[in-house]
Amino acid sequence: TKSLRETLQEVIPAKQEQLKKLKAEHSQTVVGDVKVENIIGGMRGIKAMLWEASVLDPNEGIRFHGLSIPDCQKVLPPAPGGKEIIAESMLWLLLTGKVPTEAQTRELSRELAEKGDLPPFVEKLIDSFPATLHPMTQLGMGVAALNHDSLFQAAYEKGIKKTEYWTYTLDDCINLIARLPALAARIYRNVYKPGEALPALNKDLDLVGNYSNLLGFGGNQSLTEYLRLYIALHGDHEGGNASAHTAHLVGSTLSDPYLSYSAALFALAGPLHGLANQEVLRWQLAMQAELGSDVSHEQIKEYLWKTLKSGQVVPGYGHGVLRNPDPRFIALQEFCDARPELQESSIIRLVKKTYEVAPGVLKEHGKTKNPYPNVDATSGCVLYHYGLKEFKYYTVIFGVSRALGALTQLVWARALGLPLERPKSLSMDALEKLIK
Ligand code: CMX
Repeated sequence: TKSLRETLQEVIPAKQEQLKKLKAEHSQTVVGDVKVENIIGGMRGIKAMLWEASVLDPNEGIRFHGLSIPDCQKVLPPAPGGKEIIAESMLWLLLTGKVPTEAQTRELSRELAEKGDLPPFVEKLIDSFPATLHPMTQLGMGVAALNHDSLFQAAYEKGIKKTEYWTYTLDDCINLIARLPALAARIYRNVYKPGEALPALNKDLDLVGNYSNLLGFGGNQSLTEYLRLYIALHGDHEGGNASAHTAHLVGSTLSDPYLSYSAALFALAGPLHGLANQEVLRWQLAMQAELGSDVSHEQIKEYLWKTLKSGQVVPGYGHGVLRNPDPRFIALQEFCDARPELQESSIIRLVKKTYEVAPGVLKEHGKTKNPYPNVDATSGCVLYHYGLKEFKYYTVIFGVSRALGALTQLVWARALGLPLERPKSLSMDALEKLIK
């Protein structure tokens, strides 16, 4: 069977040819215009960057190399004995555009487990942080420190050909993904379960199987399966979101993958990006505390109006690009529907009931362009049900996941020789001159 590197090597020439043709034949073709609202509105809607692994359709949601989430659930190999998509099969798809065989998936799992130990100095670094330092700060600092071992940086210093950049970038990306479970779990143990020893990585387990084990939840197969699905689904969501775009921007300076992804994590740490799932959980728990577990649709409606009338948004609803229920939300809901313990969970029942009335209320309210749930409407609540109750840690799990897509694009950026990013900015005075 072909390895990941061999498979990638095979698909790169066709992509390089595609780019060459686009440049030669269409460099001057216009595909959109830039309005003042785009310039002052956070660049929303401007088609301005290449991103190979996924494209977001406003109605259908995300597709990974053309495959929808249900397609991925059908074809991507799960863990032995599991049913859900795993990080390895998603990574393979994102990187190569191909569906891996089961043997290829297992081989990648083994490679990641073999490369997954942290250098002792990084363990010491993490152990030296106060438990009060935010887990995302710890994760970003740990990832940055791993650049000590960057093969890309070492090769670049020696002097390598541009055509070789991608192979060293791939080495770094694989090593970084491999080390994320040990890093993220060490942070969890230090902050929330101090004094408990971390088990060794199991070479026969997949990446998330090991992560769950290191977190101390290895005995809970349902949570492990949920984490697998969650991490696969959050892996990539186009390139324009703040974390993915940050990795791409920093990587475009030829900073190595560790530094690029560390920067991305600090974007993910912002409340408008990676923190939404904990906001949902907080809001649903407050609703439960006020109304009790056995609530009617009418009571939820009233609670929704109360939230809206107090000038707050309904967390977990709306989206910058999507205009339908997020297929990632649907996939997580289906996960819940298939498990009796989740159907009986009061918090999961409340999430579902809220979904039954919130779109109607938001439509009547009339502001949001998308009255439907996004992935965060349910994601944190399932973690909570299974006993992973430390809200502040949830973004770290997202951070383990987003590496799949952001690092994939770094490999493609180097394989395609994409240039330094340098968009044009304008002052308001300069903008007014342009308008006149
Ligand atoms: N509840 C109430 N009002 C909402 C709303 C919601 N869930 N979502 C949007 N609106 C309001 C906006 O605040 C805005 O009001 P103003 O005109 O007064 O500023 C108006 O509707 C139009 O907004 P929009 O164009 O529909 O949405 P944006 O692209 O500006 O924002 C988002 C998108 C996600 C930030 C927004 O919908 C929101 O705040 N949702 C709640 C928080 C949340 O769930 N975040 C998770 C996002 C998940 C992801 O990014 O993947």
